[in-house]
Amino acid sequence: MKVYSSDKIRNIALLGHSGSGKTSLAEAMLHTTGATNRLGRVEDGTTATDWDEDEIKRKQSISLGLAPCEWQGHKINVLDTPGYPDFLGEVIGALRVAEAGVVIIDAVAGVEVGTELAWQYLEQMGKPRFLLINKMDREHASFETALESARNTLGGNFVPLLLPVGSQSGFKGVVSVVERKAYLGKDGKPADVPADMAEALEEAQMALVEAAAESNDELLMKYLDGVELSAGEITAGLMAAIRNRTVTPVLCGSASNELGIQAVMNTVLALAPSPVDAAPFAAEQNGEPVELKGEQSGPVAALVFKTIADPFVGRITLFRLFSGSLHGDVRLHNVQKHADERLGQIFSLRGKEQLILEGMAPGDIAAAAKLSVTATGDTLVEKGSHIILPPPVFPNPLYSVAVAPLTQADSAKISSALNRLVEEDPTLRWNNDPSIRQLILSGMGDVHITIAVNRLKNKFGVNVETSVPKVSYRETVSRTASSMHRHKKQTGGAGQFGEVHLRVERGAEGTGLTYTWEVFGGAISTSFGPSIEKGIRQVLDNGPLAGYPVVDVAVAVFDGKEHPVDSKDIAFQIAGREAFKKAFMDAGPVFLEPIYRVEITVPEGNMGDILGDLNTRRARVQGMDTVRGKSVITAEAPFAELLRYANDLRSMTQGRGIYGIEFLRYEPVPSHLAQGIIASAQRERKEEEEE
Ligand SMILES: Nc1nc2c(ncn2[C@@H]2O[C@H](COP(=O)(O)OP(=O)(O)O)[C@@H](O)[C@H]2O)c(=O)[nH]1
Ligand SMILES: [Mg+2]
Repeated sequence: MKVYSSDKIRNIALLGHSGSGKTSLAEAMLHTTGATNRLGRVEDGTTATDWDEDEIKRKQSISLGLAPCEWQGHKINVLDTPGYPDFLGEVIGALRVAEAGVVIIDAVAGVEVGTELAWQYLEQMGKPRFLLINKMDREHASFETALESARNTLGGNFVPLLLPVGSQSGFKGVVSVVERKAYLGKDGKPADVPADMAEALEEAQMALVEAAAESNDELLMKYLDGVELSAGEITAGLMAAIRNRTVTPVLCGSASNELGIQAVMNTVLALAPSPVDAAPFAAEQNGEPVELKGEQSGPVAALVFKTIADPFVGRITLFRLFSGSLHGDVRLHNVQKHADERLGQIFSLRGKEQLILEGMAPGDIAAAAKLSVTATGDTLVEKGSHIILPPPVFPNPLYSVAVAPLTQADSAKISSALNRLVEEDPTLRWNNDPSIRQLILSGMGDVHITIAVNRLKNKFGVNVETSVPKVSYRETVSRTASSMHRHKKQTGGAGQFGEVHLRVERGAEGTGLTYTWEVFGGAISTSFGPSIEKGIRQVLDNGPLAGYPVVDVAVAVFDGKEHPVDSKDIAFQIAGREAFKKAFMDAGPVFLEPIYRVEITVPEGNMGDILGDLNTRRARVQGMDTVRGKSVITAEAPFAELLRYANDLRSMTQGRGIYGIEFLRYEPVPSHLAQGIIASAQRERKEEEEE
């Protein structure tokens, strides 16, 4: 593919509710621009951007797909995102490298849950947005009703720039308000504006000029004085209003029938910011903030926003160049990994197809294969420049399952397969938690996890069984207690003797074990101090209460006895261990449970239900706020009560609620729940022993 200069590039993310037609629109754009000679269909599994096996099977996007389109001497990097909320990570990756988002709605359904979420993400990331009313050909489609639903639920100043010509089965194309001409039929033949639309066009034109004028005081004065604004002034005013997000342009079309596609692309080309408009870019160099001008002559800085680690396709690293120029066959430096990386060929990725690039200008998006250490979020630079671009901020996983390999063979392969999976998807994580003896796989929701488990099986041949994970408790003490243990063994040969007196009390948070020696007068030789400590440490991973790790205990050895011949290391290890266990159990042992900070964003109408539900989850509400018309609740809640919150919140809010979690600290489990934990731990131990 040809090299395009920065001003000729647009990076545009398609967002919206699942099924609104994002993938079909990307497909129509590819076809309209001549990149493909056949229009693929989601139903047939033949689109460019839904190429993955799971996407074809489910007829739904799962990961971010790229559709670079060459149009009117420009390159539009179309980023087709999945609409289902479990795949939010893909949207975040796309928005980090896109200058604007096109939010697509169905002309029959209007604004849906996924639309609202997409709107919210664009708002949070401060990106300009377009609204596209798709499926104008459908029975019951209505441009006006769909637009009304956007005005009512999303809020803001929506300014139609493309008007539909006809509707439903009579939908023929669109009229461009800026250009005052019609684009009709699949080939988008320019035509005169139909006579019966003259009035609607005038009205839309007035709204557009007014919106453009309002972007700037000088233009507004002119406008109010009745001076006609020039085409250039209108465009500039509109661009400014789009950039500062006071205006949302409204487009329309039919993706699967390829109607209005040229007009959509022309409008986006004309009005969406280019990488040049979006510069400068914030970055960091040697810990200091710097601004990158985004120039060809600037230092090379590329941000990796996605990694594909498909066992069949191999590893592909997708990056956006923010500054400098780049070509293939170079050595770059990965700043975060402190390692050099050799880039072979660089290419534009279209679906899974690789289009070789001779070079690239800043602002463009490209990919390289077979990088060795580079991961999503890393910055690649020329050696010595140490620039770090802010990585996309992915949310912490919300939903976990325990995965157990089915066979020995599965068990041997599972960690490398899981590593590959998480490499591709920063919202998917796994860890082996020794405290609960489980492999935990965490993601954004049950669909996300189901797909990950399918991939384990289909792509890596690893079969697993899933279950609700256990909570990783900790054990500690709540009082001070002392105890002694005498270890004496005098049967046959050499004997063993050690006697230890020690005191256990609660240590400060995060200290693990604090061990002190208070034996004065030589009751035990100091040289046995480490033996006793070793004995105590043997208990720490497998606490006396129910086998969970012991934390935050302070142990002081204050007395004991030794024997001139039989006292030895092993004897004091055993005596220390047993004395500790006894003292621990006498010192008011308690469980600690992980407490998380939860931030929940829901429509105001759901507030009461959410608070009531939090109450049943032992949560403490810390704050309530209204942000951009939504209620935001922050609370602290035990992890045990959040295990399936992803599903519960979704059903309480019809999918409109979102939340994030963050680990805070461990806190004592209320005593009435502790008995249950002990009982189930004992049951599990018994089962393990029987196995
Ligand atoms: N009637 C009609 N159907 C469409 C249109 N665009 C997409 N579709 C259909 O809507 C369904 C979902 O489309 P898809 O592109 O996968 O939506 P996405 O989830 O937003 O990517 C598919 O069956 C498409 O064929 C359109 O303009 N008109
Ligand atoms: Mg899709």
